[in-house]
Amino acid sequence: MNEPNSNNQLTQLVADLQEEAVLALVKRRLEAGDDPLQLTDECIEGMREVGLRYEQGKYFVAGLIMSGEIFREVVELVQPFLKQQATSKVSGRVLVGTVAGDIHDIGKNIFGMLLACHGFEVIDLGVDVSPDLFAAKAVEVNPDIVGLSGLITASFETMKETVTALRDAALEHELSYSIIIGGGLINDQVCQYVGADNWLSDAMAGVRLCETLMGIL
Ligand code: B12
Repeated sequence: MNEPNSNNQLTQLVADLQEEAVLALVKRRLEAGDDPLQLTDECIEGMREVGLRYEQGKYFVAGLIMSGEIFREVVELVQPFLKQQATSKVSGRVLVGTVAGDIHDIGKNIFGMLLACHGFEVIDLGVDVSPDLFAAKAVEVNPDIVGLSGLITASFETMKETVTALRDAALEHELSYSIIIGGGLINDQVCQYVGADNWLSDAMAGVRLCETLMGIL
């Protein structure tokens, strides 16, 4: 098996799908006082390697599923430590979801969790969310920000449709919200193509952006 670019132990264990060893190491490092966000970043690097091995035919879909399961368990371990740092003030309302045709939710869940830890009210529509549902929910809850997540190339098209539906709904109902997009493959070009206001490929940077948009930072 090829080694990931990083020589970080946690990254390597995630890349090698060593579930028990990953969880044991995360527990140990949390108890030793390591930054929970640093731990998730190292795991995300391992997930990138899993994706590469999948592209190279070294892993199959089962490998993707396994890595998703490992990451979900890591988040369960890390979450209470992040909650300890949570603030109780309400900073704004954010509607989040993964766009239609895409069922990846780990990144969106981390973004939502970090937003909640920073005092945002989060309404999560889940995965494979249609443009119509996004727009209807936006009209119902009047968010300050809408965050769309998408991890596969095919989701760019549905992101574009979702942005259009959200803009039409805002116009019709005299609402005002920023639309931001995120996911591993998102870049400036994608952002321009789908017509969103901003993009990020990192959840914590997304929280900072939301704080800036709310005038908190
Ligand atoms: C785990 C995984 C799966 C799991 C997902 C489980 C789950 N519950 O989410 C399962 C097995 C379901 C899966 C399925 C598929 N997958 Co998949 N998957 C992955 C993998 C390995 C990791 C994704 C992940 O969770 N990463 C960790 C999280 C934390 O990172 P993240 O999502 O990028 O999120 C971070 C940021 O992007 C950001 N963020 C995310 N969303 C948002 C939103 C906002 C608003 C903001 C601000 C920030 C933000 O915050 C997060 C933390 O910083 C990736 C590889 C990769 N490099 O990403 C492939 C990958 C995304 N999958 C891929 C593919 C091809 C598929 C399948 C088509 C495979 C198949 N043949 O069936 C299906 C598609 C199903 C569908 N219709 O959606 C490809 C996509 C390639 C492409 N160009 O389209 C990838 C890139 C693998 C690869 N290199 O080939 N997959």
